[in-house]
Amino acid sequence: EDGYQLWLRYYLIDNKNLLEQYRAAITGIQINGNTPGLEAAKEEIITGLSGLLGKKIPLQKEFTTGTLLIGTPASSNQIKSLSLPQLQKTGDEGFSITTLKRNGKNIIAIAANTDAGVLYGVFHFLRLLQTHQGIQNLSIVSVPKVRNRILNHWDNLDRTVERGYAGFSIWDWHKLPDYIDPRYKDYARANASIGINGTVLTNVNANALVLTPQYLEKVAALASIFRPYGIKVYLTARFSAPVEIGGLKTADPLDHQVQQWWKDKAKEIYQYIPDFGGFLVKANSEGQPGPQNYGRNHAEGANMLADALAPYKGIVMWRAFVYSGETPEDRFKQAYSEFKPLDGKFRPNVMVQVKNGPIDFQPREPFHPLFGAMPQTPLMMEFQLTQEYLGQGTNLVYEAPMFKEVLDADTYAKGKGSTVANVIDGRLDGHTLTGMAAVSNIGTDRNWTGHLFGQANWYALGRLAWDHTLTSEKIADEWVRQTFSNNTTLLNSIKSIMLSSHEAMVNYMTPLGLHHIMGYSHHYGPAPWWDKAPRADWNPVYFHKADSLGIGFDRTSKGSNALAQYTPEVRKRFEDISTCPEEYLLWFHHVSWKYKMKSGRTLWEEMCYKYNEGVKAVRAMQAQWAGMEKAIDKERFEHVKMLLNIQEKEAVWWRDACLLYFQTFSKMPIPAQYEQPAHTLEYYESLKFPNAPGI
Ligand code: BDP
Repeated sequence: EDGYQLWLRYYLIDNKNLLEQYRAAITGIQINGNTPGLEAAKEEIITGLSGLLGKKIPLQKEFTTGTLLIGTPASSNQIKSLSLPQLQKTGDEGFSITTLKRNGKNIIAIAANTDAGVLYGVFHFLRLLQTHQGIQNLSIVSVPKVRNRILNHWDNLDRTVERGYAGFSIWDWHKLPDYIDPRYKDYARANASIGINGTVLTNVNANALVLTPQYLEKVAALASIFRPYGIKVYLTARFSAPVEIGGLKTADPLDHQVQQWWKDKAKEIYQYIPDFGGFLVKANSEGQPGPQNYGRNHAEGANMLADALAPYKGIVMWRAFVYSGETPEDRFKQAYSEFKPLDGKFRPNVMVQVKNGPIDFQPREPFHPLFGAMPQTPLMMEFQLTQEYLGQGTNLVYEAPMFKEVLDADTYAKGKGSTVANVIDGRLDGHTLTGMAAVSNIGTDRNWTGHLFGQANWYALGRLAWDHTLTSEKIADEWVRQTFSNNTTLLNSIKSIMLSSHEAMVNYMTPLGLHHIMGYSHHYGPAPWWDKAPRADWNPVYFHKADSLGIGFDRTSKGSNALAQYTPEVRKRFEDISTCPEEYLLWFHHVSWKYKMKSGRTLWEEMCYKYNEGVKAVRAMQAQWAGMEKAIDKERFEHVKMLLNIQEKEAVWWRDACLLYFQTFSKMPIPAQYEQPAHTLEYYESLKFPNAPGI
C-alpha cells in the first residue's frame, strides 16, 4: 500500500450483498470498435470489473441480462439502435449511463458521442461500484461544465520541479522518446478518470529548448501515450524564443519576421503533434520576457501566438499573474490595471488565465478582481495544487473548500448570482472557450504527490473542473471511498479531517486575512519580520503593515483603493469594516489592536485565539487519525501519522513565531490560557533553511 494506485484501486467489493447485486447486474461486456480510445476504455473496464467483482467478466457479441453495452453510435450498431435522446445533450465529452430493457433483457448502456466520452463514462461507472452506489435504475447524463481542464506542470527540462514537493519531474526527458515509463500511462488513466483533458508539460518560467525538434520528438512521444485518454499536450512558450533558438534579433510581436517565426514554429509543432493543444505563457512577470520589452501590450503578444496556432485550432493561455518593473504601491492592483483595459482586444482563441486570488496562492485570498471584469475575454481559473504556501509537502490540507470558496464567490458583475464559477464556465458572458487549470503537485515520489492526501487535491481539481457544483464534502466522500474504504466510521473520520484541514491551516498560518508572511524565497515557514528582499513586495512587512496602532493592508478608498477594482456591491461589503467578513479583515483594513471583533475579543486577543485554534485543530486531526490505526494499512497509516506530527510542530512554530513578532507591535500579552511560546522571537528569526525544497 504505497499509494501508487491513487484512487484507481479495483479491489474486491468487500460488502457481500452488494457484490452479489453487482455480479448479477453485470454479466458481460459488449464494446465494439478498436480505436485507441475505445481500446483504452475496454482495458479499463475489464481490469476494473475483474478486480471489483473478483471474476472475469466476458466480452460478448450478443445481449444477455446484465450486458454492459459500451460505445458510441459510430462504433456500435447496438448503441446506435438505442437512439438515446440524451446523446443530443452530451456533446463531445459527456456521456450517459442508462439502465434499459432490450429484447426483454436488462442491460446497462454507457454511451457517448466520442471515444473520450465513452472513457469518461467507463470511469464514472467504475466509480459507482468503487463507492458502493446502487446501479439498478441508472439514468445519468453528465457533461463537463468547462472545456479545458488542465494540469500545469512547473517542470523543468533538467527534471527539477519549481515548487515541487514530490520528487523530480515524471517526464524523463533524457530517455524520451525511446523509453516509455509505465507511469505515463498511469498518469493518463488517473487524469482521464477525473476528466482532465490537457497537460502543460513545462514550467511557466519557460525554456525555449522545448520548442526545438530534439524535444518536440519527446513531446510527441508523450502526446501519443496520452491521446487515447483524451489528453492533449500543451507547452509553455518562452516569449524570447525567436531570439534564443531562432537566431532573430528581436521577439517584438509586431515584427513580421517574428510573426513568421512563430507561424513556422506552430506548423512544425503540429507536424510532430497533430492535436497539440497550444501555449501557456507567462510574460513580463518575475523576469520572464514579454511584449512589454518591446513597448507592446499583453494582447499584442498573445494575439501573435494565437494567430500562429489558429489554423490548427490551438489556443493560447496567457497568464494574468504579472508584476514587474517598479514595486507598486499595491501589488494587488497590477493584474487588473494591466488587463482590464485590454478586454475585447484578444483573439478568439486566447484565454486569460487568472490565479484564484490577487496576490499569489495564499492560504486564503479574496477572489481575483479580474473575474467578472473582462466580459469580452474568456477567463480561465488557475488554482495551485502544489502546496507552495500551504505547508508544502508535509501538511495535510484538503484544498476543495478553498477552491469552492472562490468559485462560489459572487462578483455581482451582472447583478446578484454572477459567481466566479459562472464567469469561468462561460455562462455569464456567453463564452464557449472555457477552462480551469491547476499547478500540478505530481512528482516521482511513489505515491505521486509526496503527501498521500495531496492526491485528494489532484482528484478534487478534476472533479470540480468537470462540475463545479459538486460540494467539497461529496468530492472528499468519493475520494476516501476509493482511496481507503467505504466503511462509514472510517469514511466519516477521514472526511472530517479533510474538511477541517483548510481552516485549520489558515488559522495557524494566516488568520483574519493576513497574507504573504512566509519565509523569503523558499516560502517555507513563518517570517513576518522579513524586510530584506530586493523588491519591497517580496517582503512580509509590505503585506501585513503591523505598527504600534494596528495591523493589515488598507485597501479601502482611504488606502490603496484596490477595492475600487471590484463591483460596487463587493467593494461596499469589504470597504465597510463592520460588513467585511472577518476572514478577509486584514486583506482590506489596517485595524487597531484593540478593535472589538464579533466574538467580543479585541483584534489582538482574536489573533491569539485563532492561532491557537489552528494548533488545536491539527491536534484533533492527529487524534482522529490515531484512532484509525486498526482500520488502515500500516504503510499508509504511518506515512500520514508522521506527516501529521510534522504538521503539528509546524503549526506550533507558525503560531509562536507570528504571535511573538506581532506582539512587538501590539505590546499586549498572549493571554495566559494559551500555551506560551517555547522560544524567543530571536530564536525563530535565526532559523535558516538554505535547502528548503521546491524553489
Ligand atoms: C509564485 C511562485 C513562483 C512562480 C510564480 C508564477 O513562487 O515560483 O513562478 O508564482 O506563478 O507563486 O509564475
